[in-house]
Amino acid sequence: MTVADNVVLALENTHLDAPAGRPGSMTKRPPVRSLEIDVKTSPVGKSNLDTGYTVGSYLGSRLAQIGLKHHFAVAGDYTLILLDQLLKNKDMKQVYCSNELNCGFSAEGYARAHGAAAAIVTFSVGALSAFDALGGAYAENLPVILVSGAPNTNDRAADHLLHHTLGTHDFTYQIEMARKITCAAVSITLAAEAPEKIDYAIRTALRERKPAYIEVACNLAAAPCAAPGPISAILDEEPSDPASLQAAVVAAAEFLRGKEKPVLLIGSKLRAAGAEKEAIELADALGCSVAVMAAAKSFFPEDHPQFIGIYWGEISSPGTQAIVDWSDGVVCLGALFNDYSTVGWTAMPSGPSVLTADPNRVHMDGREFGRVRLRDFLATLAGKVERRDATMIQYARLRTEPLPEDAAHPDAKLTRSEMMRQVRPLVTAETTVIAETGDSWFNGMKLKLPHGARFEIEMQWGHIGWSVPAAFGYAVGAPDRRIIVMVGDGSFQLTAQEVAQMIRLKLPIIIFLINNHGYTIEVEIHDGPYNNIKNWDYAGLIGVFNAEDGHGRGLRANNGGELAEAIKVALANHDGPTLIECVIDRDDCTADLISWGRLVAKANGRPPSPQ
Ligand code: TPU
Ligand code: MG
Repeated sequence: MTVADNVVLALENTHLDAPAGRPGSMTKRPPVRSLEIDVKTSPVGKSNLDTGYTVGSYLGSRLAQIGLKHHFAVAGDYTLILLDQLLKNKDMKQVYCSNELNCGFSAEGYARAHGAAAAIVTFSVGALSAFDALGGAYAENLPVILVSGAPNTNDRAADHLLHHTLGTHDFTYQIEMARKITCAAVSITLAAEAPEKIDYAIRTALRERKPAYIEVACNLAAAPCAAPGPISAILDEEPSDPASLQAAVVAAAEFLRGKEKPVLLIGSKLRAAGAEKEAIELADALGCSVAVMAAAKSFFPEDHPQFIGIYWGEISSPGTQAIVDWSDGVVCLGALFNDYSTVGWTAMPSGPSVLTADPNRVHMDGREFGRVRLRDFLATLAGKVERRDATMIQYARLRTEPLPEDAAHPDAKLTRSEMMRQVRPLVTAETTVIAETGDSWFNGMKLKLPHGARFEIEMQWGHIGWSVPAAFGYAVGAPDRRIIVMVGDGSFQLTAQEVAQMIRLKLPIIIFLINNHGYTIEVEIHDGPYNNIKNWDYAGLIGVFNAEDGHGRGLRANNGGELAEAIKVALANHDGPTLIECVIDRDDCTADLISWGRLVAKANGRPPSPQ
């Protein structure tokens, strides 16, 4: 889903209160509140002083108008008044997090489920932690609005030294840092400028599908402010350039006519571009094989007859790499090639047989077409191509059916494969699987998703610990989904506190915590003492978080029988999360992780090129 996607849908729904979504796609654009509400509450012609709006309530209105039902927050004295102002908005709930890193990742997860998100934190001590998650939102193309409280405007003028700062008179370092990891960063130091700056930041984030930063001086949060105008003003979308679109489609149709065995390769930017539905249209029209990159798992339905699996070089699904390599026309839709996705630069389609369609541009064989929205390109191209199903005929020859898996003896020591055998049936049409960095990535790839199931992965930023707060935020944004987290012990230790917030909000998230006693993914890249971690009583931690009023469950499974019992408990627990600690051997990992680790280590170890 993209900027464009969000914006167009928001515009389409300007007069609707119903949530906007796309069939088959979990990620919704935020439902936009109706214009009528604005008009009623916007006393046209009144002076700023008696509009009834403050800088904080203006911001609250705008966030609610773009469809947010929640915002995430950690309190601090620079933001307390702002939080009061946001609380006035009855269309949005305030959700609290344990720390600002988690707050940022919670918002990131919410944006995955809901289309956009906001996080409110205090100056420096809060914001600098949140910046890590904001970098993640940038890398993952998610419009997260980070709002930071900031020093009182008088203190700036008086050259005072302030708490939560570097102890210098410079209070601008934070926005300067923010500029590097957002598409728009504004500082509100005059109430009169607030509407324009807030609108600019939100509009840019939605359009670019990137995070934005808004800093509000603490003495301005309750300052009188103009009333917001129609929301459509900030939901503009830059349309495709008609001539460029037309030329790109003609060239692409010609490119495909000259190919006998084209394939579609789906990448993670397809969702950011809001083009999932249109990719299916093109696939249907071409009848060719469709492979998906790991970071885009679930962005093309796995039950589609043309889906041939995950393309990930040497560790692709059976037959998938052979088909992509055999193809004479690889059509890359929103593909993102980095060292991890190319398995240490060993699998990267390139050259004249590749057509690249990105969110805003199309490129093929020395020709470039700018300002072409991916969604427009795919929908138009679908009407102009002829069937090319050679890759499907070839794939039918290559494909192998997965072997049936036998259950392990219930008392036998738990293994990774027995764990996955038991996780598999839990993945239903209503399920979202959230897979953490580590062997969980590779385990997750092996899950066959039924229609409607979604899969979330943070493969570009790759921050261990992301999955726990992101699952919390996702669950807040998509309360009707079954959410399954697969996270390693090492990752969990970074952000474990957010399980307490799942307990607080009674979210029935199921967490499979794979306790393999260390950083196995790092072991497979390069081993050393730094990959050993202090063991925790992970299952026992839930009792600590429950304290006197929580309903979380923590269970440990040492064998298949205990895991089966724990899953029953998890499915029956509707009042809070269930963490199932799956204890497996330290060296019990996927063969894919071993192959991938070897090739990534090789790429990392390349000597410097001669100058
Ligand atoms: O399945 P497994 O054992 O590999 O997963 P676990 O236990 O979660 O270990 C993950 C190990 C890992 C590290 C330490 N994966 N990547 N890293 C490097 C890293 C360090 N710090 C952050 C914030 N993110 C990282 N990816
Ligand atoms: Mg581990």
